[in-house]
Amino acid sequence: MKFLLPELSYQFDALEPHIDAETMKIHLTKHHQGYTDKLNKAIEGTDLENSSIEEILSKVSHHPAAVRNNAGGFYNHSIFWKILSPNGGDQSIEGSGMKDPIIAKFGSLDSFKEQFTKTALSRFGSGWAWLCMDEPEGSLFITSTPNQDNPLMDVVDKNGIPILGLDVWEHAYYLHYQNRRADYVDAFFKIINWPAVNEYHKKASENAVLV
Ligand code: MN3
Repeated sequence: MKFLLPELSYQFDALEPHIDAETMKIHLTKHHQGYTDKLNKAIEGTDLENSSIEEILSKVSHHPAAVRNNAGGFYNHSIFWKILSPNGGDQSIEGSGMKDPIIAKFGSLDSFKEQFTKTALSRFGSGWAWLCMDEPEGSLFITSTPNQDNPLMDVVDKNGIPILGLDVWEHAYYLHYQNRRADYVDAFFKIINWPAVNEYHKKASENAVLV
């Protein structure tokens, strides 16, 4: 198996009450595992077996839909787990290295949250909201993608390197929040692991691979 399901650095119940243990367990062991297995199956015996996930994503328009959907699903969730932490939230941005870039771009953390929320809530159906680094300018921007697409793919309007992502598929929140996506987005801000976002920001600046 080329691509492996990552291990969480916290327990399934660690993010409660913001994300419940049952949702975390199903999300990782069923959904993310499913994308990972189907990605491995889709590339089996093809040239893509020798490609990095970034290479696959950057030329995804040339590949079958099964590669696009499952490479995206594999990558997006790998980022998502990393930028969550029971010790996250507003206080974790202090000293993380992300406070200055956020304020420089959005004016304040609250203003970032407002814009990110608007993007997450206006994504119709299933998809993701992202904070990305523009290349080569290095500035930050917020965007959204449908399904399991992401900003590294050659099929999106605006490319960028994702440094923070929020899964807004119903499977990410429906057990606990039902149709209340806005409450889920609010809760997400309380568990953002800003030092981990900063690590991705640094890697993006150095053109290093994220996952
Ligand atoms: Mn998901």
